[in-house]
Amino acid sequence: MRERTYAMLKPDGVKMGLFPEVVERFKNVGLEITHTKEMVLNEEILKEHYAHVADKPFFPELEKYMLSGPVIAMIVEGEDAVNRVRELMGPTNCKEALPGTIRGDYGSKDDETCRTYNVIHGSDSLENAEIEVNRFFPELKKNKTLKKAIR
Ligand code: IDP
Ligand code: MG
Repeated sequence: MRERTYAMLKPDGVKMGLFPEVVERFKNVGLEITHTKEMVLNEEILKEHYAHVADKPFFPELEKYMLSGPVIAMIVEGEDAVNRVRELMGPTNCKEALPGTIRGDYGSKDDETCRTYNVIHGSDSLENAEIEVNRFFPELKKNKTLKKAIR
């Protein structure tokens, strides 16, 4: 099924200049990045986006990491996009991520930080993809409403 998902190059990935590499990897498996923007997150959007881990002991470290520089937000479209992006990323812990995956190739291999500094985010389900696209690209939703109103 053709889907759209949300992906985000995290601050370490942006600093490493990985955006062109990610675009290439997505393109190679038939995925298209339809929207992209660089943005600086704040605590409010982070608490929402990472609500499922907000009560974990590592959350302050995650917050510090995600606020350490700009991220690049992306909407990615294509066949089976949600799973395909997750496959290209590899698992959360970069030490468990195989070479050839983005996290395996570029994420931290340090015992202390390999679970946090993992370069890239991708939505984990179609339902969350829609929520995250709307969270990080709210302007698109407004445009849709506006277009309808004009018509
Ligand atoms: P995911 O990004 O692979 O979907 P989630 O479980 O949704 O993983 O966790 C969100 C983010 O929180 C991870 O990408 C990672 O940056 C951070 N994180 C997850 N688990 C840990 C942990 O055990 N220690 C430190 N940071 C973690
Ligand atoms: Mg997740």
